[in-house]
Amino acid sequence: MGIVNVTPDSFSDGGRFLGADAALTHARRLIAEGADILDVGGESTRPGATPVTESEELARVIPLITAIRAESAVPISIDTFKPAVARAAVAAGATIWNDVTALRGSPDAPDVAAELGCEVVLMHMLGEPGTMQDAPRYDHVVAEVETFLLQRVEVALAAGVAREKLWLDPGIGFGKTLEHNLALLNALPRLVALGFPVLLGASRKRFIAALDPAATDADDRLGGSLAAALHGARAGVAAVRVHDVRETVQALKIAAALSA
Ligand code: HH2
Repeated sequence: MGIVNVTPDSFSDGGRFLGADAALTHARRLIAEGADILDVGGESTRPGATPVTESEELARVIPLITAIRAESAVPISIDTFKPAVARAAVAAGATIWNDVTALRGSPDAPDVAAELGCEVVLMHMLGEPGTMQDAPRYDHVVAEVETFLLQRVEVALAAGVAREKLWLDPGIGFGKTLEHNLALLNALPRLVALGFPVLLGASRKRFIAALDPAATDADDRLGGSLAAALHGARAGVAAVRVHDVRETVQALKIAAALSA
């Protein structure tokens, strides 16, 4: 899953792909590099990011989704917690709702997901984006994330979302210390065993800099991102959400050939 951000403040792209034209160019490149899914996002969820209004988010993502769909059949996911944005994105051609709040963004989110009939990524996040990294604590992080995700599955099913449409994501970096992230990365087989496709988003994240303090710049975390993607693939995740599609596709191909 290749990341296409149309935000001026996403931590890793620094606004480089702001604007629909630049984002479309970037999307084309990721498709050519072998992305199987494009994840389009119009609002950064990093700590301290400025919230975006619904109309601004729509203005960022809908023209881009429409333009990608006009020239490619690549599956598109919409990274949003706003039901109205998900609804418009699906109308424009997206088929996956990637929701970092696991359908908690508004009371009608589960009903909207059921109505849209799209796939839904349920991601774990502790707290809110603005404050989630302020001393997050768990008694048993893996068990708590698993319990949360299964509760969100129940909410989605109760609203009428089909079981086979659901994905799970441990939410690396969303209200987690280094130790929490590592525990979850090591527990991926346990999440995979729940029987849903698992999405892993570790690309360029800060846990990499926590282990390699020289990697203060998000652009300088490719090695760690590839290590995490390979680790996820070995654990059986269904998709990895990444910035560096070409390098990740190559790494996954070589790892698959070596273990064949
Ligand atoms: N991480 C980010 C955004 N969306 N969605 C899923 N399902 N899983 C993730 O791990 C995930 C996600 C991080 O977002 P942001 O801080 O905006 O940066 P970027 O979009 O460049 O990754």
